Amino acid sequence: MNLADAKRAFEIDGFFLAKGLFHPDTMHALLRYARSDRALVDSAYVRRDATGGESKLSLRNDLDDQSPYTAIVRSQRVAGTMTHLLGDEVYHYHHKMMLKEPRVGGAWEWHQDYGYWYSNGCLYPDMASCLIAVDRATRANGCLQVLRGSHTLGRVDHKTTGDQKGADPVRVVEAAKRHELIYCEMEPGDALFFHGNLLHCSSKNESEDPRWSLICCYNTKHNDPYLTHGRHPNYSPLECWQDDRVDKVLYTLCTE
Ligand SMILES: O=C(O)CCC(=O)C(=O)O
Repeated sequence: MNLADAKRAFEIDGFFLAKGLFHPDTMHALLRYARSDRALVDSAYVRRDATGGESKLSLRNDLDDQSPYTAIVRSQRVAGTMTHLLGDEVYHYHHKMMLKEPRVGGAWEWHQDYGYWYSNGCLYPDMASCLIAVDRATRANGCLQVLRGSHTLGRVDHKTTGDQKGADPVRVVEAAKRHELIYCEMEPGDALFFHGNLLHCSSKNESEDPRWSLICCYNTKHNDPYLTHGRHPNYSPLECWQDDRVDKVLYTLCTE
């Protein structure tokens, strides 16, 4: 898909899937690296879903140039695409590894990311995320689900369920009658770009297969939060790297 088609899909559907954005071998190497990354694994924390299932994530607000996650955040193919989709310079808002383990990995309630980010002083919903499948994502291991076009609803109120905040369930039911439910099944290296107001969720991982994914979240320069003590950073320029540099860094860090 070229960038113009991607932008059209993003504007109409609220997302687009870039198949094979990264090579599957790169994802296998990244997975090996991440699984033995003590800092990542030890800092992962649990968010319980409404039924007590455990969703684990490890989140970073900062970029460290000796990390493969940072290389992906800085990559032209992710950050450059985001700039195109959001129509302004983007900066790193945060990134996180989602660790959805076999049998125990919990659900994520229906929500919009902007439903959370709104309270951090972001005036506009001009924000988006890129979910990169590190493991294969299937219905069985709780792949992301989205309601196509639901970003056009605008921001929906969010309420607490379990340890998580979810979108108003009455509105989600009504939205699901009008917007097609899509299961985002993905191969390692596929990437889903999605708008901050797109309603999305994921089910429990009922399978024997883990589902790890890296989610890179970006804000736009014009949407620099008016709060300066938010949970995530204010604007600072993001140094983007050409893809061949990113591939070299990923190869070096993940195979040494
Ligand atoms: O990866 C998942 O299962 C859900 C992640 C998610 O919804 C989020 O980070 O906003």
